[in-house]
Amino acid sequence: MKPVLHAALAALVLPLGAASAALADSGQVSIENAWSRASIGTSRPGAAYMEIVNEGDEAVTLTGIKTDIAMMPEIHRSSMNEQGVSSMAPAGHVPIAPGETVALEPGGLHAMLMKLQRPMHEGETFPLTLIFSDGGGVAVDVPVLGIAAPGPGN
Ligand SMILES: [Cu+2]
Repeated sequence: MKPVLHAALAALVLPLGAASAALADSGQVSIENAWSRASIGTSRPGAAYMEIVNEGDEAVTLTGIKTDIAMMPEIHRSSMNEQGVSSMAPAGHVPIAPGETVALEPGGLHAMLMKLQRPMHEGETFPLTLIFSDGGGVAVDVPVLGIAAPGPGN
């Protein structure tokens, strides 16, 4: 059992390790206030929220996310039409200018966790990695708050 686990971990880590010179890896990008809500089982998607800070002096572009908790994690953007009906769609590439903070938050950009592999329980954390266009990745542990939590610190 153990060798299998190690092989799986190596497969996850290698693509990021190979891009260790990437801007995003080098401490240029930091993540603050990550959180998510507990899920009802696994039949509906989860979502994760955070602030992504570009502390460097070069622009970076967020291109995707990965996490072992969901088979189909995607960056989504929610919007509201003139009738007040909200919808969401894949956000595509999200540029972050030097010094800029991009917030993933309810009602806006968010990390959509589709095809959950297990329920998200309050009090747990799960690892999530943001992927950038230069091949770099920034990992964060996302705490799972209550099912109706409005955000961290509440
Ligand atoms: Cu979504």
